[in-house]
Amino acid sequence: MKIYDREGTPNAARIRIVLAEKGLEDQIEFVSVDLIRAEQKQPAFLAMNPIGKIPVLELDDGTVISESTAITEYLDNLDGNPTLTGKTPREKGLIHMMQRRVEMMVLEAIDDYFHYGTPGLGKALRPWRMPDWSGAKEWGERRGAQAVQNMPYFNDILAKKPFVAGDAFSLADISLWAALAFADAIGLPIAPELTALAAWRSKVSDIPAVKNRSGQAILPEDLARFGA
Ligand SMILES: N[C@@H](CCC(=O)N[C@@H](CS)C(=O)NCC(=O)O)C(=O)O
Repeated sequence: MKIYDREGTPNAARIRIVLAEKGLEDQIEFVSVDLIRAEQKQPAFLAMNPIGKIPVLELDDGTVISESTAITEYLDNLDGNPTLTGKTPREKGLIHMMQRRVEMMVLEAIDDYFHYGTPGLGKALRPWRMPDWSGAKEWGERRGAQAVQNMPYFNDILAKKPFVAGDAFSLADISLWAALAFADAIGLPIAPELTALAAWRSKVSDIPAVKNRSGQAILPEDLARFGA
C-alpha cells in the first residue's frame, strides 16, 4: 500500500497515528507530496483525489481512498478488529458523531485560520483557494477565534469522560489531538483554564502510537526555505 502525504501536517499525523496503533507501518510506502509547490493541485494528483489534498491511500490493486476518516475506516477494519472506529452499531455511531464534531468545530476552523489568517502554505496556492483574496485574512482570523471558542465544549466532555467518544481511545481522539497540535504550532494554544482538555492531551500524547509525534504545521521557515 502507498500513502501520499506530507509528514508534519495534521491529516498526515492522523493517519500515521492510525498506522502505528494498528501495527501497519511496515506495510506502507510513503510518497511525499510537495504541498508548497502545489503538487496536490496538478493533474496527476487530482486524478487520484479531485479535492487536491493529502492524505491519499493507494491499495496494491490500484484502488484509491482519500479523506482521512475513510482511510482510517479501511485500515481499522483490515484485521477484522476495528478498535478506532467502533465495533458495535452504538460505538460506530458515537465515534462518527464525535469525530465529525471535532472536525467541524475545531480542525476545519483551525485549518481555515492557517490558510487564510496566516501565510499558510504560501501564495502559490491562493488561486485554488479563492478567486479574490480581499477579506481573506479577516475571515481566517474569525475562523481561528471560532476554533478557540469551541475548545471548552471538548473540555467539558473530557471533564466527565476519559476519551472524546466515551471510555476508549478512538478516531475522535486522534482527530482532536491532531487539531490541537496543529493549533498550538500556529499560535492557538489551549487556554489555561481548560484543564481537562490539557490533561487529556498529555494522556493521549503518552499513548505509544502518538508519543513523540509532532503536530507541527508547515511554518513560515518552511515557506522561506521554498521561497514561497
Ligand atoms: N478532509 C480532508 C482534509 C485534508 C487536508 O486538509 N489536507 C491538507 C494537509 S493536512 C492538505 O492537503 N492541504 C493542502 C491544500 O489544501 O492544498 C481529510 O480529512 O483528509
